[in-house]
Amino acid sequence: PQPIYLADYTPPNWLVEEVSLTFVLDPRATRVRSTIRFTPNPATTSRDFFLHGEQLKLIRAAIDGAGITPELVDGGLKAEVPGTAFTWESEVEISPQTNTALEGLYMSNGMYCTQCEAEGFRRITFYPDRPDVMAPFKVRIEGDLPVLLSNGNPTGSGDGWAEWHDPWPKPAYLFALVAGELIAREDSFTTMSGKEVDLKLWVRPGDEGKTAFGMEALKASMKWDEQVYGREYDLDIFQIVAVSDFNMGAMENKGLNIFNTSAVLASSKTSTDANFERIEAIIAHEYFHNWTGNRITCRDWFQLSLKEGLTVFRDQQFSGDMRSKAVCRINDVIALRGRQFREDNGPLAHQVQPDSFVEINNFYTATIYEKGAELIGMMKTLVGEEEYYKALDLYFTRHDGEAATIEDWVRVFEDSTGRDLTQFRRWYKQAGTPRLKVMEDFKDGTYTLHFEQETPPTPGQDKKQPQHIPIAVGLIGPNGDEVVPTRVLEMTETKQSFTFDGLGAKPTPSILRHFSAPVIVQRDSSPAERAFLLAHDTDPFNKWEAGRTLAKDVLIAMVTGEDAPLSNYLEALAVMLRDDSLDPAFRALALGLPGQDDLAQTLFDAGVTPDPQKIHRAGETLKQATAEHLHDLLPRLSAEMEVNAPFKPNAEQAGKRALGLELLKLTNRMDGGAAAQALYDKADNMTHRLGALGCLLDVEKGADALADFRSRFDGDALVMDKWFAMQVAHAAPEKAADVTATLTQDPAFNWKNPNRFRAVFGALAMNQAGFHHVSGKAYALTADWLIKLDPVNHQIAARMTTAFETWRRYDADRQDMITSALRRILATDGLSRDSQEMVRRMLG
Ligand code: HT7
Ligand code: ZN
Repeated sequence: PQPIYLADYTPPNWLVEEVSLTFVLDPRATRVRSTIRFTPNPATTSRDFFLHGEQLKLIRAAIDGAGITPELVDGGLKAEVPGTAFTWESEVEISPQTNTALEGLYMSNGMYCTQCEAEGFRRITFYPDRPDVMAPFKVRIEGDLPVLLSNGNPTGSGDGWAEWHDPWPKPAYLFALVAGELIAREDSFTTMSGKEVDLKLWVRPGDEGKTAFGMEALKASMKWDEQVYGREYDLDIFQIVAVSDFNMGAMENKGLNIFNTSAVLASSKTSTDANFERIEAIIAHEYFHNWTGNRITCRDWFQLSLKEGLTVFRDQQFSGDMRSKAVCRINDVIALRGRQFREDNGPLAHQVQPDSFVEINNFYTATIYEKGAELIGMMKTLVGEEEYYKALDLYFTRHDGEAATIEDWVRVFEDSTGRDLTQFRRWYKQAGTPRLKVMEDFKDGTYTLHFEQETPPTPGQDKKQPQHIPIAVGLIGPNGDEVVPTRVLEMTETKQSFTFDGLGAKPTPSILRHFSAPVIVQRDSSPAERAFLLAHDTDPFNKWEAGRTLAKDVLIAMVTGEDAPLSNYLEALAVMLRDDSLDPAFRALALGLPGQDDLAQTLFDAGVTPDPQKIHRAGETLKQATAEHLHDLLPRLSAEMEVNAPFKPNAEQAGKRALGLELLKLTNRMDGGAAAQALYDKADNMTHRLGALGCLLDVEKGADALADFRSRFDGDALVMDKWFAMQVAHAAPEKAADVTATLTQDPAFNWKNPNRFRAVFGALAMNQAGFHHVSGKAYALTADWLIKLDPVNHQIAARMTTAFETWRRYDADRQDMITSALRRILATDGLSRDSQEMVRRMLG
């Protein structure tokens, strides 16, 4: 497969003035008739005419009413067209029933639905399927189904038909159609200018009881976007549809968002607090796309982070406002380090704005999304709160209705604030996570911080230039008082020093507060200093970071056989846990240990080949030591975390449940599962039920609870996903592959469903010690199943090959086993372009 290059971008020869589509629905032979008014693009001189189209049976085509026979070519068709505006008509036949790839028009659970981003519309009809071609759409749907939906406002309906009109010009990737037997939760929202918007959340009959939370989250998002960004909704109706077979979380189609059931359906009995939080964030994310993605879209897919980075940043701001800012930020950084740093440190590292790709579906990555969001956050830090919102106002007025670029975005900031962001642009073009070395000295009341930055080579980019890094720093005096409040230092050179005068004594620095840049800080500091910061830092992120770094030091020392600062860690932890001025959610996070993947990367960076088994054992040893050290504290603290009120999925209750469950994990090591069994038996919500089940599985006493869980939730696919995932996640390293293999034989292992496949194989990849067990069984099993999945759903298969992306860190035996698994995948006949690209990039 040939790569596509950003440098080759040319504007479209033809623009679309208006599109009319008629769908006559049939599971295996849906007819799609299109009437498209094309006008020549004054920005180009060529009038060559090409329409994308894949897996379409062309029935007829006409130009200005006269039938033609276009030339069918790879990926679409070509035709002779007039030199001036003309009307294109076509009729094609497609088969939604046999569309297992879940892109284009497909069927899920008896309903028709679509997924057009990035390039799915070309599987629906012939069209210029590129985001810089924007047009208003009229849609007529004919089908013997009670609910027939498309984008925009309804303009008419009758028995077996419905018509929709979306007046806002949009690219084809935002098109949506849904048809089926569905029930709506209805509500309304009055916008800031007094316009009444109908809200409908459509689900399959039986799921109505899981829609209240999603609807509230939607209304909160609409309000927030008005209050914070001044953005008002722009149609008469906003609809969400829940679909059980969906490749990603959700999709922001104009006025008709389509959601994976896992990203919208929620109830206390079936959803954990983490599920509620994720749902709230995804609903906000998709809604926010209405402005950052839909009204202003991307010129081409190289600009993907323009909409995704900004929209993730906006949803993170929203979650911070709805819940605890500090806890949300810590969770965002945990996710960034777990997914994006991992990507950036391996063979799949790429720029936030790539120069080339083979398959765009492979670029919906943590780098485009989460690192993209960090870049927005850094820009906000650099220009300040007020200037940020001024720049955003300019962005919305200047580019509304356009297909814009990342360059447009940066220029808006320059024009609005007067700052020169030339060097900052490097963040978009240079892959890899910068390492920031920190040294210090103190003399005559002057404290100096010396920084050195270096970004390691990444595929195709050997030499890196210095980045413009905002480093938020505060200084703490020896008595624990903050002597210099947060100041943002702007580092632009490879080496740079910053001084602080007039200090009475050497302070302790709190560096990279709020995680002000996506970098890895490297600083030798004593366990005592880390414990001091854990106790005194006023920046909640760095307070947590101090504890996390201390835990990491202990674990690394345990793995490498050095002296571990165990008592510093345990004492600091106990003080922090007893501090009831601290949010329980924060304390729960402080109790969590760094991920095994993070430790493996840290060891690798330090020149040590990581042994996943040793890392796992170190974690177990530390957890056991923690349980023993905190033994006396556990009963009282656990009792304080009981929630004596009806379940609410809010931050306050969720925080208590989170800390309660962290404490239960420790108690579990001492009582052999007794408290966990008691909690399982009385659980009235999924957070407790699942937390207790996890503990029981950890001590191998989960059989009864697993059977009970299954009998309670057998008919609920989303909960059964948890049943599958838990068994793999909690399997001992030597058993993980066998447990997974057994589960794949379960009649409920509906592997063509992305949620179910991910539940099992995603959990296996995350069970680091199990996945990397020396037997190599997990590698082979994963490869077998990816080979089986690829012809059915290439997007999911390709995405899940990332389980192997860290292979270069490991010893020769593991490297051999992983690379032979990858080569076996690559040698598969008919392997998709998506998987080919991923495996080739991984093998290098
Ligand atoms: N913009 C949406 C991306 C998406 C997607 C991409 C490829 C294949 C399937 C997909 N489903 C949704 C999701 C979002 O970022 O909001
Ligand atoms: Zn998005």
